[in-house]
Amino acid sequence: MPESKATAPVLYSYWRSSSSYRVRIALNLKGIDYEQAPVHLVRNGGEQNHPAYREINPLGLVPALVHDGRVMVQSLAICEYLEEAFPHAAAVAPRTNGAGQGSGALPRALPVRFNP
Ligand SMILES: N[C@@H](CCC(=O)N[C@@H](CS)C(=O)NCC(=O)O)C(=O)O
Repeated sequence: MPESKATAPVLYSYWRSSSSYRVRIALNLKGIDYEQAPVHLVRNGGEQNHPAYREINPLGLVPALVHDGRVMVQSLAICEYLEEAFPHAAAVAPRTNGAGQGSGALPRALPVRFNP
C-alpha cells in the first residue's frame, strides 16, 4: 500500500475509551498528524448511537479512523493499517529482522486486557 500523505487521518474516539487510547498512542508514537473527532459515549444517549456516526461505523463503537476515503474500525486493525500507510514513520514497536514479534506487539500490549 503506498504511503499516503494526502490527507490527515481523522480519529473518531472518546477520551475514556481504552481502544481509542491504543490508536492515539500509535498515532503519536509514529508522529502522524491527525484530527480528532470526539464521540461522547454517554451524552444524549451516546453519540455512537446517532445516525450520523452509525453511517461511519454501523457497529456503533469507537475508535474509527477515516483516511483517504477509507473507514477503518477495530483498534488493532487500525494500528496495522497505520503501519502500512505510514511505513516511514516510527514503528510502534521495535522491529526484529523478521523473527519474533513485529510491530504489532505494542498495540496488542496496551489495552488488550480490557478490549481483546
Ligand atoms: N474490539 C474493539 C472494541 C471497541 C469498543 O468496545 N469500544 C467501546 C469503547 S472502549 C465503545 O465504543 N463502546 C460504546 C458502546 O458499547 O456503546 C476495538 O478494539 O476497537
